[in-house]
Amino acid sequence: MTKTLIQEEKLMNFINGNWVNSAGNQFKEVKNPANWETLVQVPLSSEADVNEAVQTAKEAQKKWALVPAPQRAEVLYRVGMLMKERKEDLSQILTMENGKVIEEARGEVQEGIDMAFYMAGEGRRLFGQTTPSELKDKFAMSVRAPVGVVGIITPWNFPIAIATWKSFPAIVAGNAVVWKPATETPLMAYELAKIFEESGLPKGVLNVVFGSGSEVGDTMVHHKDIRVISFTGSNDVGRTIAAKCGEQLKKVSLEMGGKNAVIVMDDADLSLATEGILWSAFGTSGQRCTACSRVIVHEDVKERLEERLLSEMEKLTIGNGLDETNKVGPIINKGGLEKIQQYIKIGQEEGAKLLAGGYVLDGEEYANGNYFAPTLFTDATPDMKIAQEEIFGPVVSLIPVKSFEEAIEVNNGVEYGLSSSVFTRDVNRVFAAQRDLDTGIVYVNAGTTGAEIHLPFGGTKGTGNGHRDSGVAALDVFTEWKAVYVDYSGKLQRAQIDVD
Ligand code: UN1
Repeated sequence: MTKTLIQEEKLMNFINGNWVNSAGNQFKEVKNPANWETLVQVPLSSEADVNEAVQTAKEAQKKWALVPAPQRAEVLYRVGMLMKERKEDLSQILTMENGKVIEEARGEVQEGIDMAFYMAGEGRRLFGQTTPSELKDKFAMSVRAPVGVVGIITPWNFPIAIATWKSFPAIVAGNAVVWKPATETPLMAYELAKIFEESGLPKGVLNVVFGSGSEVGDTMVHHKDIRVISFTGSNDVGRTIAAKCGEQLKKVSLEMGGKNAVIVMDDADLSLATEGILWSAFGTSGQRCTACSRVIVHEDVKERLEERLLSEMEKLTIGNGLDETNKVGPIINKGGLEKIQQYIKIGQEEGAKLLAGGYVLDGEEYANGNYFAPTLFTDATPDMKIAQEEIFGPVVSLIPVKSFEEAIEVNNGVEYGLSSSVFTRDVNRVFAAQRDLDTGIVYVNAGTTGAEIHLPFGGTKGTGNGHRDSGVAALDVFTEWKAVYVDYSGKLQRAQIDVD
């Protein structure tokens, strides 16, 4: 269809401001999950490529850190403007490589634009602190210093937004970046690197190395000159990275899965709750870390909610995301589809009741794609696997409860803690919920997706390791606090001793 937007047949790495072939000259086909059309070939780079990128980044970073932060920020303003100009093309390419429907692709690109302008503003802040010294004629302050070379590893489900959450704060803070994008979605990385190239970012400050986690990712994690790893992806991979970084005392920021729930209380606006559930469970075909995959519903409204959900689910149009009328796109690849199918089987064996969906769409119009029908289970219990494990597909399970307190307990009774939501009209429950829901993000009267970039993004427990993407908190990942003492007394003053 619009494959003309993609000029390249084979992508190259972006190292030291140049487009270069990977050392091993190996490639993998990137396919559109909506129709299996081949979009491009992505290089599977080797250790040598990573080493070159890190060396380059190390040199470039020394100079970049000396550029005043407001000037560094100007590059991000230009990046934001270029993204804005190309928003429609970027969105269409994003839909082709990832599958998400075009409206959502536009939303994701917008998220990146927002991040550019927000982090550009940070270039005129990057606030430190001044603190009174315990001694006379002595000045004490804490400043943010860049960490050096940072490694970012980004997923296929938000290939441009998450890349901006990590690279923009890193760059404005004076770091250089080595970036490994997901091999399923390299085109967003290619487009963003081209935009950086045009924005006037000095060579070597951003480097893109395409390839696998086991080769490129692993080399980055072990490279002594990469001082921080920022990763978003699966729980298994994140845990392995954390262990490896732990051995090296390397700073690591992890954003992993979720098992996010919408709580629907007996006083909820059921029509609004239905809309919120539909959007956060089936948008992006459920392939968001923040996707709703559990609905914890008060038993008094369970049946009415089921009816409403079923009737609205029937209206969901599924198909190629480039068609503006479609609301649900394909699943990223065969592996993703198989995992979803397994969970459907598990759910049925566990005794949950399948009310809708549960199957691969294989009619003629879906023949060449990777589509799964939006699925609703009911009468699930909190301990079932379908109510505990991340499925990453358009599958949602209703869990009936008897009280608000029980709802909170069920919400918190999972390994993850990314996002949660409660639909209620009771102001006391609103405030109790924001206090008691053990997740990094809490919504009231909205679904579990839709985080805004100037607020911290991340979660508790198995979702991460205490760091946050986006928001001002992201700067904590990409800077070190440096304590600076200036003694202007002209004599030696010993802290803790010469205090009288
Ligand atoms: C993700 O799924 O990893 O809050 C990111 C949201 C989006 C970001 C999702 N703004 O759903």
